[in-house]
Amino acid sequence: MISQDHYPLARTRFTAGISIIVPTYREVENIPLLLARIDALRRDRDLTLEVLFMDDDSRDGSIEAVERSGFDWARIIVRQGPRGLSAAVIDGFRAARYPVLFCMDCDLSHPPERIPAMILALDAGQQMVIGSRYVPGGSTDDDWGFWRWINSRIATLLARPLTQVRDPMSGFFALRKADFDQARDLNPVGYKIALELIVKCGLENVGEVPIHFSDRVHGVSKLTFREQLKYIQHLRRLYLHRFANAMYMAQFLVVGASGVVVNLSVLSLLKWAGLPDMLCLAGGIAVSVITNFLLNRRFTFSYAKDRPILKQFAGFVGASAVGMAVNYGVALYLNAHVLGAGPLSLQFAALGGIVAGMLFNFLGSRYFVFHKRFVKR
Ligand SMILES: Nc1nc2c(ncn2[C@@H]2O[C@H](COP(=O)(O)OP(=O)(O)O)[C@@H](O)[C@H]2O)c(=O)[nH]1
Ligand SMILES: [Mg+2]
Repeated sequence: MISQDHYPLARTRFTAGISIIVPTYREVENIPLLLARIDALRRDRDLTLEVLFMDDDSRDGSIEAVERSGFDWARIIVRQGPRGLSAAVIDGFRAARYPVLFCMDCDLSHPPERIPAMILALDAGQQMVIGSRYVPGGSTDDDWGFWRWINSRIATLLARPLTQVRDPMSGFFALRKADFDQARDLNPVGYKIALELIVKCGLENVGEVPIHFSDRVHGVSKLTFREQLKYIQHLRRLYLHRFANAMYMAQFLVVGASGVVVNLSVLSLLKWAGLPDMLCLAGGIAVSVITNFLLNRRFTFSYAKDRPILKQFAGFVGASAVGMAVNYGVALYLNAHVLGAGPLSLQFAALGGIVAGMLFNFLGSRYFVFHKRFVKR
């Protein structure tokens, strides 16, 4: 946290200038108010800056409002096509001309007066700085009802495994353009662009500067219930991105467990039909390999389900061949030399074989058969 608000900015490296990106949708009343506050700050601190309003074709006089201001450092870019907050911010970051990027709401919830403190935190080495409601010194307007408060806290908690940041939902943040330019596969879905950037850019050094978050006075919030559902979807993607192997592994294990049931059922059936142990064990393995393949193709690695099935199956069998051999060998061995002739000894031998073969199968599937390289985007 940085508090020396009045450190002379002329002595920091960022005198090169900042680009403030403000996504807007029907904010005509707020535009002049925000510009007036930024202008006061600009003169007070002698800041070089530009303000870029990224408007989704509001047609409410926003363009005229920016023009009327007469500030040559303020522009409005009108986007056509589908409306989208994150997409607008990303476009704005790309169009920015200065090396430090800010994002803030137009509704005066975010105090521009905190910008200098955020610049200082970036200058002190942070990769991203968030204007935060939830660090000591931060606050929200008193009339936040219980539901709004609990809603915001739950949304924040759900993001906890992704980042230690206290307020990753904040729409007020700053980062360097150079870091933004490194971001790959940005998915401009939903509202939480800071969280998206933290996860996708792998930002670890994220600082928070306390802010007082004021309720909007003019216009209405565009954060609908539908946007909140989209947030859950967004989280699933970010979890997959961040914990890819753990997520794949979990699904792979569920499929594997179903394979164990299939294997033991087939084996018991064959045994009951009077076949020799060798064939019972082999039959159980063969059928469960097929069901495992089909389920992994459909669910675990569903991103590859449009590729030719026979080729994949050959790959799957090839990749699991060692695992299967291990499985079969261990099962035969346990059956012949360890478990004796108890009532369920064949089943236990099969189980031992399954466990032994599993590791090979997982590694082979994840890194060979269903490798992302084989998927057309
Ligand atoms: N360009 C663009 N801006 C949007 C869109 N939805 C919201 N905004 C702007 O994003 C900022 C945050 O939205 P707001 O409605 O205040 O959400 P809240 O603060 O969560 O209630 C405001 O400046 C909005 O005008 C959108 O679809 N496109
Ligand atoms: Mg707002």
